[in-house]
Amino acid sequence: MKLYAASPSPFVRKVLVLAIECGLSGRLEHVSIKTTPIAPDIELIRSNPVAKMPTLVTDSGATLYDSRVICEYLDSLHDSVKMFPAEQASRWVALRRQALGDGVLDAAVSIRYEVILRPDGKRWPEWVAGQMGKVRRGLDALESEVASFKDEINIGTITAGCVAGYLDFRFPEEDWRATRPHLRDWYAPFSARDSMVKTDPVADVEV
Ligand SMILES: N[C@@H](CCC(=O)N[C@@H](CS)C(=O)NCC(=O)O)C(=O)O
Repeated sequence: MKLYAASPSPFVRKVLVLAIECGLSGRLEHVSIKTTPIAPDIELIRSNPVAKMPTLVTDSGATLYDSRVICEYLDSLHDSVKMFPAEQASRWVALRRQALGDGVLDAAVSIRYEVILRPDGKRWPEWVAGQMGKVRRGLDALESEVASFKDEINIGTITAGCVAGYLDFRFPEEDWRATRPHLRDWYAPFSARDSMVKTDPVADVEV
């Protein structure tokens, strides 16, 4: 399977972490790309008209996007513990946590684009502040429910881990741990998992 990806993308990281946790990472062939809203990767566009990573081309040639769809697809390929719980109550909680984490990441990535891509003089501080509000409220929500994560590994906790990792990587000045001690204490051992260590982002593109 071909995965169009770049290391800094937290959405790519969700896929890679899940693949490692499920023993599938050896089946992924990485195609490194650079794509931004103003300079979309030409090869990526052929597979994904909205030109976003991660995009997966399966062994049978089908194309899948986005990270949610790819993660669920990969989870269907193995028979060990599922990252998308089958039991209804756990499933909806895990899916909502994925949506919460993805929402934080969408806001954080859009700030990043505003700061690195938009020319000086065209930036809109109120818009950045609005996006940062989403990031902070999302982190506060994770703080308030992290006690129930325990040592679970599923699509909800993987996404939460990728949120914390992206904040550390691209927004270190935010110091999210200062007011979120429970999330901090959960993330310390989570970030030491093999799947997280092996996917630690490298700044090879600006996203
Ligand atoms: N909802 C998507 C978001 C993916 C996304 O925003 N990826 C960014 C990189 S972190 C991207 O490819 N941006 C290029 C663009 O917006 O044109 C997912 O879960 O995969």
